Amino acid sequence: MTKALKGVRILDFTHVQSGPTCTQLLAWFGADVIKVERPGVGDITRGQLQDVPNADSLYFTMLNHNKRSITLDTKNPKGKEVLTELIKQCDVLVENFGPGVLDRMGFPWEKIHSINPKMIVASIKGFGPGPYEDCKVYENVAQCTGGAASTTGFRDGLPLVTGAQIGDSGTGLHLALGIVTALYQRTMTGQGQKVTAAMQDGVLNLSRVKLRDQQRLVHGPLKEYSQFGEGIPFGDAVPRAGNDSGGGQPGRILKCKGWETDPNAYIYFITQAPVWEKICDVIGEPGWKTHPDYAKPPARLSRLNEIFARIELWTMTKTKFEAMDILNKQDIPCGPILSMKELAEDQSLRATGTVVEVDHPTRGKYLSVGNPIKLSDSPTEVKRSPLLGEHTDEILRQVLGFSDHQVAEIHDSGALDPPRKQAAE
Ligand code: CAO
Repeated sequence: MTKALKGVRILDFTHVQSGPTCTQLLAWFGADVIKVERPGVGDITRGQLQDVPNADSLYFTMLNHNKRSITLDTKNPKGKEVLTELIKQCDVLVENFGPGVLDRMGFPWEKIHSINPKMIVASIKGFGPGPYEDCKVYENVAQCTGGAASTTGFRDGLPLVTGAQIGDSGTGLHLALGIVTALYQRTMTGQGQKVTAAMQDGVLNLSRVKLRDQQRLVHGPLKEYSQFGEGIPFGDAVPRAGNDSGGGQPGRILKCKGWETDPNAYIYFITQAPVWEKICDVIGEPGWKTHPDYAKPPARLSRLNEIFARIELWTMTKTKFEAMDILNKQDIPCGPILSMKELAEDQSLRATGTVVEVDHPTRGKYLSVGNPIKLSDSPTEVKRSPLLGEHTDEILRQVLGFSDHQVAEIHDSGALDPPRKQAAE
């Protein structure tokens, strides 16, 4: 079966997490992704959070599947020549360097566009144009500056960052969509263009419902927030709302059987209005179906703490999976809090390829998250990440068409050697 992005060649200048997330997706959809790395060093994550000595870390391997790796010193004159040839042969350049790095390397947009007018240049930066455009940014900075941290956590506690990497991987996803959209436009215009995604913007996009609530706040208290039922006045900015639902159907995380010893013995329970009567029956409060204090959603809003406390008395008598079985049969939306251990062992996720086992020559077998986006006519086959520079000669010959003599010349030029400082260490 063919692949959706077969024939698309990506010059992958990405590192750490945000950019690699994007190019890994493109590789999974069938693009030929050529990762350019510094000789002897490579993507810094190869050596970060290492669990197996002398093997690429899981941080690196889990973000760089299905790519080829070429090492090239792009500050070396010969390295710049090779990079110029790569720009001619590729459709998209993806980068998430710090601000100004590509310009300092001698490859600003204007130059790339003149070398290859069809090339799409896609960039992730921490911020868009404005006061912070020159700042370097990591995940948690984006979560804090994009509105996620100020709205995550409990009202009387610190702002919190989340474990989901919405700044890095989230922005990588945004950029991937921008790239395929630009590729589509290119089929009509024949021209490349710049695609940029700022991490602050990506996080704000994912925190959109909180900007919704910010504006609703002007018209009165946010009645579905627990703080309303607790009689605590709202300030002028959207507060942290604990585990309250972000939508119009109130929800909470509730204890299940075993919560005293198991940190994940909890379930998310949503009191969706259309199934309210079924909820009343399940928890043993049939009188609430007609009682004026509970029968209709507006009446319930000031009593959410009491209602969820009563529901929790029921969930505490069941394990999270028993509760899930009972509630799902009644169409009551809920979800057990699944640990990473439970997800790693989940056979249905293995069956769909969302969790995959991959073999690697230096680290052995490991688990990864496969492609969460499933295309019926372009299935994903997850292949291990490349070793540093594994495909350097192959790319010089096969992609750039260099002869043995030219390849030897490049080797002699030092463009494939580690920087002197590292070589001496
Ligand atoms: N050959 C020679 N030099 C190379 C090279 C190569 N193949 N690849 C990279 N380099 C050099 C660059 O030219 C640059 O050097 P100068 O600073 O002298 O111009 C340097 O390596 C890389 O700089 P950087 O700013 O990208 O890297 P950093 O480790 O200092 O910062 C990060 C990392 C992530 C904070 C920064 O890249 C950044 O802000 N990126 C944009 C936002 C982003 O994506 N953040 C997410 C990070 S987690 O996913």
